[in-house]
Amino acid sequence: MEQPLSDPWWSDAVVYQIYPRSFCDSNGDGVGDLQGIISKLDYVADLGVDVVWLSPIYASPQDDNGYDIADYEEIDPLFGTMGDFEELVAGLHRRGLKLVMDLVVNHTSDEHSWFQSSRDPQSPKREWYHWRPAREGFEPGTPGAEPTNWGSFFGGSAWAYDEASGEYYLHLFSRKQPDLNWENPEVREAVYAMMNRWVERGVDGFRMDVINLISKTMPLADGHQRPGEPYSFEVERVANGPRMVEFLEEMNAAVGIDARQLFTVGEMVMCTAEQARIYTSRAHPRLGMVFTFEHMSLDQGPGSKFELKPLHLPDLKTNLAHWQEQLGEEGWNSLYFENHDQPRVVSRFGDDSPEHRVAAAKAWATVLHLHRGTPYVYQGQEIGMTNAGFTRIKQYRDIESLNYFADATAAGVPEQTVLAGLALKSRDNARTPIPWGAGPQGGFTRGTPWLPLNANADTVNVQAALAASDGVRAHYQRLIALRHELEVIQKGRFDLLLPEDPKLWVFTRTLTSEQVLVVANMSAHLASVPVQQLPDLRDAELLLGGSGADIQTLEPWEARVYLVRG
Ligand code: TEU
Repeated sequence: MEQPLSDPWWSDAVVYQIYPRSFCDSNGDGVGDLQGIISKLDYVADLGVDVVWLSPIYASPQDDNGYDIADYEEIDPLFGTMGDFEELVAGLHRRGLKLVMDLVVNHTSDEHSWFQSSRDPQSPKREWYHWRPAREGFEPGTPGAEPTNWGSFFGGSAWAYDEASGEYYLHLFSRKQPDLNWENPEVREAVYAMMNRWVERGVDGFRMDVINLISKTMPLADGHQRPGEPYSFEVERVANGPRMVEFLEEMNAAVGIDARQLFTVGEMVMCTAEQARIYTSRAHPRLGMVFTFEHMSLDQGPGSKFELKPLHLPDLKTNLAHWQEQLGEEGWNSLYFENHDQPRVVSRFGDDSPEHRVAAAKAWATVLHLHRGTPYVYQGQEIGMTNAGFTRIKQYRDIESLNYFADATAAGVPEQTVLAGLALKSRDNARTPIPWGAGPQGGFTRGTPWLPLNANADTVNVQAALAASDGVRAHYQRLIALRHELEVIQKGRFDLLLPEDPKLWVFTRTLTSEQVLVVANMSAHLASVPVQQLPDLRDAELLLGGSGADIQTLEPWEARVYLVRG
């Protein structure tokens, strides 16, 4: 049994996520590509990050922007060639950067040869997917005939009837994303072999898409259906199944994840801190860390993520503190507010007005990066990019958003209400192209971008950020440098102070005789600080933030970081 990693190399690392479609287009077709990324590697390296996570670049019909893979070992021509990929790996490694690829193996594309073969009931690949006959007593293809009452994440039933084979197949996401049957050892062996070949191509780790959905509770059966709900979304039926730990350990051994110190992060919808501690336990060869969604659902109503509810700051502070405490020394946290599925934090939780955008973006960076765990910076977050500001459904491209619009308006929700929900929460808010400068198409492409650039691209862009010595990007550089320098930030125990304060986010990180104190005003108003409840700052060193000596009152979105040496 492989010795678990006590202090892996990524303990002080920071990850930069690139969404290839929207990063930089080198051939003018309006879609970002690998040569575009290669042309910006110095920009990425100069930020100080250690790891680059690349969202999918594999051959795909792009039904879900690449999270529907038709061939795991072919680069989609949209993004380039395997030659471009090898050039990218070399360019990253030459700059001391590691490469983490997206591993999407809960499902494939329905255009993958595995699925195409599986559609034939006699095929040796039939059991590579979840095929089931129609519900007893129902005519196949008719309403209610679906084998179970499960709903898909993208709306509608999670089952699709395949006329050709007279049975239904399971797809927890779009009908063009059939779920693989991980109960079948042939499937698992094929996945591990594919992962090993990517490692041989120079890949340093994997971000694993919805990995806690691979073990489902067997037999697949109806779940609890909330009154008025067309389908069941019972977590226990589709996630964190009985063989999760077995599959993670089997994968770890088969791919030599711990043996080769490969970086791994498992995206885990519907996962608790208690489960995450088991999945990331450093006493066992499983996962390096997971992405939780709990803190991403604190500003939504009971029905859907598009039902808006203002964030109550104590909810967020205490949720992250819970994960800090629960994973403690045994597990390890990932730290993120943004990715290609989440809206821009400065618009969502902060204040993206010209007056406060920079300060708010810096405050949200400070509180996140000084928690214990591995921080993730999503492309554009380092310059304080805002939400897209779309007002018409025609501007959207995201399958989840378009399906929600269709379902909600069909259910009678006023169009303006639906559009308001999309404007704040749609995934397309994170996917607008990076504006590298002012001017036509922000220098992202010579062609027509696949998704419009933000309306404020002439002011909020990389060129402007590079010129701002005290701007958002410079602030991220300082935060990343602090993490590399100070062990107390890498490993210090986390303690939340003033948990119920609705404006202030205050916490300490403590390691032996050193303590870091973070005091942040997460509001657009002045905030008075109860200094008597803070550690003694007389001999403290101000590491980051406001110059004013007096900490009694903080400006809107002002955050300060002190180092107190015992
Ligand atoms: O996301 C999983 C997931 O659950 C999100 O889609 C979530 O439902 C929502 O969008 C965020 O609130 C992963 C990938 O990150 C996402 O891009 C894919 O669409 C999805 O899996 C299917 O592969």
